Amino acid sequence: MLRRVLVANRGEIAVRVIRAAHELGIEAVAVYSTADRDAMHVRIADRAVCIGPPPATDSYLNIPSVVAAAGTTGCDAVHPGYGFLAENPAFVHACEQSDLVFVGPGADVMERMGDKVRAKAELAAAGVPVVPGTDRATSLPETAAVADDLGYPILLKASAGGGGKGMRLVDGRAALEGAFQMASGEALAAFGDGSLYVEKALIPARHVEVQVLTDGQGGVLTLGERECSIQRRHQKLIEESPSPALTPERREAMEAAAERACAAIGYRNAGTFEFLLGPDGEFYFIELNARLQVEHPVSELVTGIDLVHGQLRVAAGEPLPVTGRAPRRGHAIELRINAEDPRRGFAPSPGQVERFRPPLGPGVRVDTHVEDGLVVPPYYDSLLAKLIVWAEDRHGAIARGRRALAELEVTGVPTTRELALDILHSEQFVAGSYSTSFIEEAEHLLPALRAR
Ligand code: MV4
Repeated sequence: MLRRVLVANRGEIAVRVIRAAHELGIEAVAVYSTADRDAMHVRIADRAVCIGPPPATDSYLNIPSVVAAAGTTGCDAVHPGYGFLAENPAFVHACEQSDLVFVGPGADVMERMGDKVRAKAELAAAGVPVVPGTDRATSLPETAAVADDLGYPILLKASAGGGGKGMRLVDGRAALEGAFQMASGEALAAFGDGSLYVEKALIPARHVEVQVLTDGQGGVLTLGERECSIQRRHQKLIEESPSPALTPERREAMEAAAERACAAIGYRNAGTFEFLLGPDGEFYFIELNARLQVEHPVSELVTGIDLVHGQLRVAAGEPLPVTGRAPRRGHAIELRINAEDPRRGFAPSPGQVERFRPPLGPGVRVDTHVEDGLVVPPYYDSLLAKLIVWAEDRHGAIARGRRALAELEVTGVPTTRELALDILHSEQFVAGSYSTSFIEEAEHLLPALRAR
């Protein structure tokens, strides 16, 4: 087993990973910026190393500082959490160079999957359905020709992108040239690579992702799907499992596709295959997230499997004790509580949390780093807490989510709590019939979005 792991992150996920390490008898070393001196992850770790000033580029994103912190504290492994350096192949490489086990996939797979066109091509070769479009980056004239074949609307996506960054919807030939120049310029500025690829736009679509855990020795476990369509500007707000949109047959087809893909690309550790469910109900692969995701607890609650334990075990070289489909039971819903003001276009609302009283009781889990008096710094993401509820069925989980949100008390900063309540009371959510356009379409029906 691993002896000591450096947790290269902050916030709730650093707390989550430190807890899992401790449960397995592994020591945990925290890193922190000067803005996080008093943070919960620093306090619960066995040791903590200050790695720089508040801006992430000078601390949590600084590869030499993070690797040095692992070295000076005698760590044998690094867990990246999500965000920051979690999908940075140069970081994985730097860890390997310093004889540190990176808790995640190898640098090579990560690099290949970071190139979104290449990821699609490799998955298509493994027999996974992908969205119709180009199988490589294209020039403007090529794009115009392909778009005529595909039919509008189309989406321009950055080859080096992901998560919706640098994506542009084009509804006809007249808008193509301008959109192409804008998207390419944005991609160049954001990723240092302006190349674009084209896809048929599937609208309306649902976003459904499949969780996997593999041991890199041929063992693949799939943990079902998460429905993530309730989002705004690619920031997910609510996730649930199972998806109300899948039949058992389609679910099995998606898990089998993810399992095949893991073998084909040589994937190791935890990962998530993102699919779109088209208006036709068919599924199409779009991206592979080579990391643990924010919404992973939803899968943990329906399978009873601790994904972070699993990540640490397979990183230590243990084979998976069970493979195939993880058995599951009941229904789980995650409600993200962000320090954002839904009345003001979800503007981040850093400041001091006066009081934080999490809900308790049956079927409730709260993953958070928040305590009374916490000062939420403006430098990082705005996630305060994840409220995850479980019940035997979807109806029971919704009822439990409403009950838990009503118990939750956060004062001092505006949050997304009331919006989550509105959504859990909305007709569309209760019926399970919603797409990625839900928030925009339901705007007038969600009181928490109305400016006072
Ligand atoms: C799409 C799409 C429709 N058609 N691709 C956004 C995030 C990135 N991972 C891919 N995204 C999308 N790609 C095609 N061909 C719609 C989206 C999309 C979306 C996807 C998942 C979750 C929320 C979304 C919100 C808007 C658009």
